[in-house]
Amino acid sequence: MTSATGRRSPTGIGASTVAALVAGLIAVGAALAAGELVAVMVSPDATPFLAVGSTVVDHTPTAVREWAITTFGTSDKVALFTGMAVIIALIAAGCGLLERRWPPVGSVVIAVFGLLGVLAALGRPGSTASFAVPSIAAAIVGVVVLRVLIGLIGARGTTPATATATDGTDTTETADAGVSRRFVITAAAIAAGAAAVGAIGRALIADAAATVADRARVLLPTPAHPAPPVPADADLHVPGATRFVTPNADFYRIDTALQVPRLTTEGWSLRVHGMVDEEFTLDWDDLVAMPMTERLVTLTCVSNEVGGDLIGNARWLGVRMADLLERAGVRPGASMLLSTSSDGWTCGTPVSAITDNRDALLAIGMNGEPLPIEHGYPVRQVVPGLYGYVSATKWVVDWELTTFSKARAYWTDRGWSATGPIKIASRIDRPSSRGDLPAGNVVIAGTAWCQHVGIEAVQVRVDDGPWQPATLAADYSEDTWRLWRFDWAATPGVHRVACRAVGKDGRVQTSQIADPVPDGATGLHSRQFTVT
Ligand SMILES: Nc1nc2c(c(=O)[nH]1)N[C@H]1C(S)=C(S)[C@@H](COP(=O)(O)O)O[C@H]1N2
Ligand SMILES: [Mo]
Repeated sequence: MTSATGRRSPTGIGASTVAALVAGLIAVGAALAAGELVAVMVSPDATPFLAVGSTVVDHTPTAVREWAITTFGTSDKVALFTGMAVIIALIAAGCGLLERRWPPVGSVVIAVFGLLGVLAALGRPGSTASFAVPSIAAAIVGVVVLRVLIGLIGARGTTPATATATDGTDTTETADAGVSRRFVITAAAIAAGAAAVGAIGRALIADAAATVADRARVLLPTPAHPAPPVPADADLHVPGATRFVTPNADFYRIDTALQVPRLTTEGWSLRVHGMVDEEFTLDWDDLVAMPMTERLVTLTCVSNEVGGDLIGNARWLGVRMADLLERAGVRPGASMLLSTSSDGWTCGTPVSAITDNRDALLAIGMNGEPLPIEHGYPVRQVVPGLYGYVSATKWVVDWELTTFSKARAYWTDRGWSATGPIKIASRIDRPSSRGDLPAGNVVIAGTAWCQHVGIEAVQVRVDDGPWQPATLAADYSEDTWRLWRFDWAATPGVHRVACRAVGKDGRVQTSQIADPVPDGATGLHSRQFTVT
């Protein structure tokens, strides 16, 4: 007997039914491949497959886990993955059948599994909202592919030829298959594409995992020159005030990398060349064998607007860049250190800012940890007093000694100034302008910085009143910011409070407004408060 949708195979299953099963498998395969690729940009833990797998592992009753380990030994993960693959394949094939018989039930099932992926990913340790994205992308791809392929099999109750003939393509059926050639070609193309995308995603994720594992193994050397201790009163101990040392998780991040470079200590090296007496290449072991210096340095981005938060203060551990330049022997006339990151970003730093007595560091540690991957793992630069775009190369792998007349770097090619000393500035951090304040004593608190000079004073002005001195937290160093507070007797009404910094060299922060381009914003930060 022949059904409306094609002939029966010798086993009694219609060819279009087989096609529906295949459509389901390919749709779910494409979905998982898409999830892998998108997870590359988020986290290896965020792929729907691994998120669900890890969640299953975490929630497996101990007895079952013990059984799995005794039965499969060190292959327990392979067994888990195989089991998951079999279950997913069965569900996928089922989705194909459901979508063909009762559309859009198959699509709905895929969407529900996408949601499970989202929930599993969001439940992973250290997850952020972005962990949801790979599963959402997977579900969308799965549903789209399923609908397209099922549509190409041909409508139930008609022949595939009549269903697709209008667009003029060749819909000649292989009569004994009962499935359009277009279905076969499209299905094969999607399957091949999904396999390729999945393989690329896997390879990239394996890379990421290698970096994470490598970083977990790094033991930071003890500094030969430790940073002076941070006095307790470098902090203000006022709720909502900025902390003197910025935790890594809160440290601003700025770079051009769409995908964070994934390096390992083993794969890292720094080539030093150009206007030097002796070119050399330094690897990780060479670097960590050198004397380490620990310094607190307040890093700032030139794009920071007045009152902005592209600034942070961390404890950096590394080798003095001056020591390396001394080893290379910088030739007279070399004015620029052109550094390049593994992803090709470039940065031009004045040689003079490295060889004067400031502690410019080739850093491997940040706040007692190996550099976080997004902050330059395994090695980056930190130069006190200069904006990040001319100094703070992350994932640095190449140093060329050259001159400012010969070479230009990434941002100087795009309209920013060739040199970028950080400008003196200050910021109000609390209270926020949102919501009314009760009249009476209000603690205004903020930060002020004048890197490599130091902060002498901070002044506060209410409305058009006189500049009044703020109370400064303990002075730590000329290369770090200084916190301040101002106890304000707030009276009812609308008031504007402004602050300005005074440097140890006597310079006063200007009220002149300038854009960040080309060499850093200026102007005074102020906040308006409604006091009731
Ligand atoms: N490789 C690389 N390093 C880079 C950048 C970049 O785009 N690529 N941006 C720089 C800029 S503009 C700044 S402000 C600092 C920011 O460092 P952070 O992300 O650790 O805060 O990194 C610098 N180092
Ligand atoms: Mo920056």
